[in-house]
Amino acid sequence: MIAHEEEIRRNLCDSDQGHVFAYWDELSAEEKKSLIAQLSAIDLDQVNRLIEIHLATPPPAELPSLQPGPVVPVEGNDPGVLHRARERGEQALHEGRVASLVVAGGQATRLGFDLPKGSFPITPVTGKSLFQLHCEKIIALRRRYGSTMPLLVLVSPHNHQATRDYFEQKQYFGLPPEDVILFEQGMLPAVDRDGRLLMASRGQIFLSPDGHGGVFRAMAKANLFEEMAGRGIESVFFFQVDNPLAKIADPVFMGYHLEESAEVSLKVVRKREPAEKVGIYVLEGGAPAVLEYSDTPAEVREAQDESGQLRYWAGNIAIHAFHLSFMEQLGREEKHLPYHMARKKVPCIDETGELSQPSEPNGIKFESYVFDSLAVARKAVAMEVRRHEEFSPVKNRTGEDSPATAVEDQSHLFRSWLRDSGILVEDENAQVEIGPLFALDRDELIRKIREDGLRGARKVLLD
Ligand code: UD2
Repeated sequence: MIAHEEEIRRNLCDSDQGHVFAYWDELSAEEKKSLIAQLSAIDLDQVNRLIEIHLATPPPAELPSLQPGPVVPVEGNDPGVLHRARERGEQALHEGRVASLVVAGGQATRLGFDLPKGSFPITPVTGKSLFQLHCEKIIALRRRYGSTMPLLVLVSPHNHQATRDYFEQKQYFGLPPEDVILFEQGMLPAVDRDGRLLMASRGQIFLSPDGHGGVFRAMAKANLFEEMAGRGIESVFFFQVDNPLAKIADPVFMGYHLEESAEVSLKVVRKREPAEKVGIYVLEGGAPAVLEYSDTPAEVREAQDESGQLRYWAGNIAIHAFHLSFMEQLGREEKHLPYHMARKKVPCIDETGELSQPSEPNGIKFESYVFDSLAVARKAVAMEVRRHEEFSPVKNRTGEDSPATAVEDQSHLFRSWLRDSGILVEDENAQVEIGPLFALDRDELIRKIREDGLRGARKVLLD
């Protein structure tokens, strides 16, 4: 071992992680080099801190005081306020001050899809992929507002190359390649319940993406703050890759966020049921926060108000607006996000030195969440939207929040747009698709049909 390697070995042994060298003598020179490279990229102090916080310290006995978070209602809002918000948002879009950012670094484990989740086919009739759908919405917005809105795509080292290849193969779906910016999030090791680093093989540490809260650091690392500022961007519309109904850069939402001088805003919907897998928007000790579903005790999830309705009804749909300078403070770590721990099944080298596939959670992964930025924002705003218009996530292979429900939800929305445009849809279950390049929203469809009939539509008979 050379000096640098000796130092790494000493540091790991001092932190009780010497087992990572258990098979050192049988590794090839190449494998040794790669293990050392992996270990030197790990921030051991951070790992020790995470172990100390999450494993060595007992969790607090009680949650801080909780209250439902204040939400701008979907109905009954002052039309003047909505009109002003829309104008403000449209102006920002016209002036090219808004970027869109999609997080796509996850591994789509529940969906059981090995390729990047964004390449999953999702539209009801033509089977366009999630990425194609999002890109077409952005092209439609760019045309409508005469802007050059870029799309930033957060990927992880696991799917970076496959995502880049997909975009290249599909020629960026018509967006200029320089306006589609892929950038990579960080990775963190996982540990067992005693805090020992898990090994993916005899010569490799197990690493997994550090959560979408890593987006800010990843932006800083990829010099995106300079790049965005250079393009005149001031606000960022944030969404998750798996929601085909996301209204990208919705001008009312962006405008509301700007009017309120918020640093971060979020959209919420009424939860379907207490157990729905969405975080809830609350005031925690008086400060805005999203309590993630996996961290929320049943008595909070199920609590009711005096009228028997869910007390914590506001479900986070993972759509945000950010002020770029706020993201930059988080990216430069002037403001910090906490890490959450999740117990997961991690395939790893067991005590016999063989790779084992656990049937029960054996590992602890650490992730930070983008919505924890609410707690450190000077001002945050939550806006309620209609679920059937904006939220239908693709999470599971079958059942709820699956491709089948996303296809049906899109068809349902498009059938209602057609009806509002005066077109009779006889079959209540007809699969319908309205491409963003034909009409981005209901009002555009009504206008087009009034002015041109269905001229320009490529497919009308949808059987
Ligand atoms: C997320 C929200 C939940 C709710 C729900 C709505 C979190 C922690 N929870 O739950 O409150 O809003 O979505 O659909 O977000 N991703 C990365 N890098 C990572 C991890 C995830 O880019 O390291 C992306 C992933 O590609 C996906 C999104 O973040 O687009 C959400 O990840 P998820 O599907 O694991 O989150 P979920 O459904 O548990």
